[in-house]
Amino acid sequence: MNTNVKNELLNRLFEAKGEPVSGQEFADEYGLSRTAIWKYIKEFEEEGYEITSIRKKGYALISSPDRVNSANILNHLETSMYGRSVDYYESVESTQPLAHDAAQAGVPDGTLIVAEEQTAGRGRLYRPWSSAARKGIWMSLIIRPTLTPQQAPQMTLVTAVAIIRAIEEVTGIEATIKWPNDILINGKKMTGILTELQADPDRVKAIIIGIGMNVNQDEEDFPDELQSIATSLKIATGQHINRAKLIAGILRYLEQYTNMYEKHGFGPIKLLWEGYSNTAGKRIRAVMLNETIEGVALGISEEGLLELQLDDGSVRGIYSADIQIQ
Ligand code: BT5
Repeated sequence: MNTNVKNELLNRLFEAKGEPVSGQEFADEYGLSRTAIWKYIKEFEEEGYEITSIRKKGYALISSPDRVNSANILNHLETSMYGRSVDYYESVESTQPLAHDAAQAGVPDGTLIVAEEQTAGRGRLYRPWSSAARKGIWMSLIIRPTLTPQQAPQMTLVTAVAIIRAIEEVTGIEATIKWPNDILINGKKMTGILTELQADPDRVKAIIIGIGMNVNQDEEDFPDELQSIATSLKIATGQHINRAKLIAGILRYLEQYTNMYEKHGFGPIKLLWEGYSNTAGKRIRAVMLNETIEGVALGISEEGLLELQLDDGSVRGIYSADIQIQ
C-alpha cells in the first residue's frame, strides 16, 4: 500500500470540506485504478471516517474519528515546519526513544512522533507517565534550533508557555506553570514536559520535546495513585476536546516561540513565562537529587534557573528539582 497516496487522498477529502472529491480524477492523477481508490475509502471507513459516495460526483467526508493521526492534525495545522511530518502510532511503549532514533536517522526539523497510547510512558528520572489510550496527547517533537547545549534546558520553559497559550486558545482555560515542567489546572497536574538533548559539545543536533497532556480523561480514568494529583482538560471544562486541534495549536505557538528564542534570546520568553508562573513570591521546598532546600521563589534567571532566596538572605539558582509549594 502506498501510504503517501493514501494520505494525499485523505487530505483532499479534508480540503474539500464535505464537498465530493472525484475518485476518477484522483485515480487518473496518480495512475491508479478506481478500485484502488475504493479500497482506500474502505480503509478510511474502517479507521472510523464517515464517507459517503455520491453518484457521478465522488466521495465526500462527513466526519473524522477522534484520532491524532497525520490527516487530522494537518487539517488544523498552520505551521511552516513543526508537525509537517508526522509518525503516528496506535500504541507504543514510549514516543521518546522513537523520537531519539528518528532524530539520529536525520528526520527533518519539526518531525512529530505521536501515539494514541503509551504502555511505558516516562517522566523525568524514568518515573512512569500514565498515558491512557485516546484520552490524551502523548507526543515527542524533534526540533533542530540554532542553540548552544547550555540554552537547551530553557526549551522546557518555551514549551510550557506555548502549551498554556494553545490551551487558552482552544478551551478558554488559563492554566499555570509550576517550574520547571508541570502545567497545572486548579493546582493539579495536567501536563508534563520532558526535554532531552542530542548534542556535540558546542552545538545542539536535536532537541526532543516530550509532551504528555491529559485531555479527555474523566477522574476514574486515572490510576488510583494519580486521582488526587492529576487533572484533565475535560475535567476542568466539562467538555470533550479535539486533541488534533490542540496539537496543531501547540505546534504553532511552539514554532513561533522557538524562533523568538533563537532570534532574541530568553528575555521575551521569560516575561511571558513569569506571567503564568504559580511560584513567584511563594515559599517553596526544592527537592534535588542530593539535597533539599527551602526558600522564597523570586523568579527565573536569564538562563532559566529558578532563583530561590534562602532564609539567610542568599540567592541560589536551581537547575532542576521537584518543587513543593509550602
Ligand atoms: C514529567 O515528568 O512530567 C514529564 C512527562 C512527559 C511525558 C511525555 S508523553 C510523550 C513522551 N513520551 C514519554 O514516554 N514521555 C513523554 P515528571 O516531572 O518526572 O513527573 C512524573 C510524575 O508525574 C510521576 O511520578 C507521577 O507522579 C505523575 N504522573 C504520571 N502520569 C501522570 C499523568 N498522566 N498526569 C499527571 N501526573 C502524572
